[in-house]
Amino acid sequence: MTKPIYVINGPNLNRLGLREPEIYGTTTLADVEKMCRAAAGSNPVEFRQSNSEAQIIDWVHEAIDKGGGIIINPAAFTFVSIAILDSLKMFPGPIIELHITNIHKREPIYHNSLVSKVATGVMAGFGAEGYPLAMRAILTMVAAKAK
Ligand code: DHK
Repeated sequence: MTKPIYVINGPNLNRLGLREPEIYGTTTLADVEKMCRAAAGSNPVEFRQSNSEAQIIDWVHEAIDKGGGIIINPAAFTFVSIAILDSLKMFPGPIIELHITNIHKREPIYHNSLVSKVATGVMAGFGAEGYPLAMRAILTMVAAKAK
């Protein structure tokens, strides 16, 4: 049974496409989900978004028990949530931290990711296209680990 890839999105990403389009682009989260599923092919995907830190942590716990890999855009929680960091530390598979924007080119408040301390890989600045890129990368990581 192929384990699903969990794609977990944090706060305000439900408004992607409407939210500061000059920064985050006009692609909606629904479009991003379609891009992820297309890139995943037959591999199952669990695509989630929440504005709640507790819900994100619960989904990471679900992935610990059921998932093969995690792609996570924690959004603003990236920089402040030790609780999400601690939950990700328990995940046995590959984790890709993803940001639509290049957080290192932005305001200093966006420069210090806590999640990067546990992520297998980090992607930032590829726009919405980063999601299918991350999906292809994590599927390669999962396959390599399975050998
Ligand atoms: C999304 C957010 O909501 C911001 O809080 C991050 C990230 C950047 C992104 O680029 O996807 O700082």
